[in-house]
Amino acid sequence: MAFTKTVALLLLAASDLVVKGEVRKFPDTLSFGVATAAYQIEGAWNVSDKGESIWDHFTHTTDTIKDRSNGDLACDSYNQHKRDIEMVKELGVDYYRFSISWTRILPDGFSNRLSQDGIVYYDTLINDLIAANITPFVTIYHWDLPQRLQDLGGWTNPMMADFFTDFAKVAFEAFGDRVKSWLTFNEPWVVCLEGYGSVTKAPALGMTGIAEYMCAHNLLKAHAKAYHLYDDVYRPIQKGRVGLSLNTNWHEPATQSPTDLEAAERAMQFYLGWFGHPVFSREGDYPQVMKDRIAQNSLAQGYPRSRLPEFTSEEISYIKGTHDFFGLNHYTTTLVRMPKKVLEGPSFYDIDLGTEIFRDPAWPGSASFWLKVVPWGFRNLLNWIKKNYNNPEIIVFENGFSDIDNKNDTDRISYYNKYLNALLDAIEDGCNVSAYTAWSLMDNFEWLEGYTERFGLYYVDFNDPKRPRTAKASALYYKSILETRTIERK
Ligand code: GBE
Repeated sequence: MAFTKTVALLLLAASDLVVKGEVRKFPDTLSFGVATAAYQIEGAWNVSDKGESIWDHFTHTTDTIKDRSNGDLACDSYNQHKRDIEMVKELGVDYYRFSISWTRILPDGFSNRLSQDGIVYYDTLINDLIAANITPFVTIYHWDLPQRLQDLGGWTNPMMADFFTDFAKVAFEAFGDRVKSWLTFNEPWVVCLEGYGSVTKAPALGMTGIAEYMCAHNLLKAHAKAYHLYDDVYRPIQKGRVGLSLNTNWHEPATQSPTDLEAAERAMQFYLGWFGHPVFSREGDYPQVMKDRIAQNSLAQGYPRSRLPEFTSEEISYIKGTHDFFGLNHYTTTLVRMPKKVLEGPSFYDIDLGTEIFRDPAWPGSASFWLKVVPWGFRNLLNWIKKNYNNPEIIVFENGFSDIDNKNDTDRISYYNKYLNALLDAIEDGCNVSAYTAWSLMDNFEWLEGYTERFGLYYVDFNDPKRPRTAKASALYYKSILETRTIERK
């Protein structure tokens, strides 16, 4: 009896050890990268003839940034791109994802006047990356709209599809001989929901239930138009690929009750499906649950039509299929349940989505209130995309962890270890993930949080005008993963 028990315990301990210390190999087909965005790192907000962006305007004219900071100097990457490339090289990644500042190359927002200095900056960055054997992956729009276009209504203006495509054309024309990988948009959900529905990103319009749907409608048309331009004119010669990157939490049902299951699925549709369904589903158009609920709510509220604009059938087929991969930004998971009471008024969260979203207090946290460490959510999400969008090629364009001020960043190391293990689990489940990108190369301007939350693999000293960068422990950890192409299951 005692003997069997001991043997059983030993076996249990042994199997535990095998699983825990196990060294897992990444498939050779998976490539790795690291990401930044123009406004968050470049600085040089008004050098040469650069025009004003909504983030220049917003940080200079409001006091909503936590530490009253702005991106005027940021990481000074406009002057230090060679140092940035050194770091990218040191990490050993395959590609570097960065974005183009619209007003740096088109000072007025329109394509009738190009800034030569702006073009030269990105030309040099791209050439130096290629010389260092690093593939450039370019985001055309990472949130810094020209202020002049905002004055015309920004993304609520239907003309934006043309203005954006004009900008994309300049980028394809100028850089497409060397850049073969493009993202039209970074996180449309954040652009529209946080910038137009609420007030947590520029231009902080705060017209929830109305403006975010108008924004999304025009943004989707802009994406599709730029995609078709590439497809028709540039792809035959330049032979690259184009997509966009969608952000979402994994929405876990709070309980397994039918109503909570329904609430969580609805949240997936209002976050990922809002932009995912029009582009990636077989049928196209917004998710049925969004069309139904917003139409019903709008009528009940006395509006003559749905607050969610309608696509024509031509537009539905024009937008459908405008992707060469599924781009995903993912950081964390939330719990979802049906609300106890229903609220009133046009509102994305309370009325249209109509769920309660919260977090398990037992989940380990980060410096960002919204970012909890829940690696299994990543695996579930990748499987959800596989199931709902016909097993597309997925590229993870952002994943990362925030802390306050720490070069010996063991919490970040643990985050990357857990999330990369979850990624491998999803690949073993059959998810078609071809690339993974860490956010971010270095600490940078974290939007409303200013410089108070750090996401970097490299530490940036924001008290020093020279903005020196130092590798954190996590940079060395990421480097070692890429060198060995293995990861330990901790
Ligand atoms: C990305 O956005 C950005 O692309 C990048 O520029 C940024 O630096 C990086 O992440 C780090 O933040 O209750 O969860 O719905 C909203 C991340 C929280 C996108 C949701 C946080 C979107 C940021 C509150 N947002 N998320 S809730």
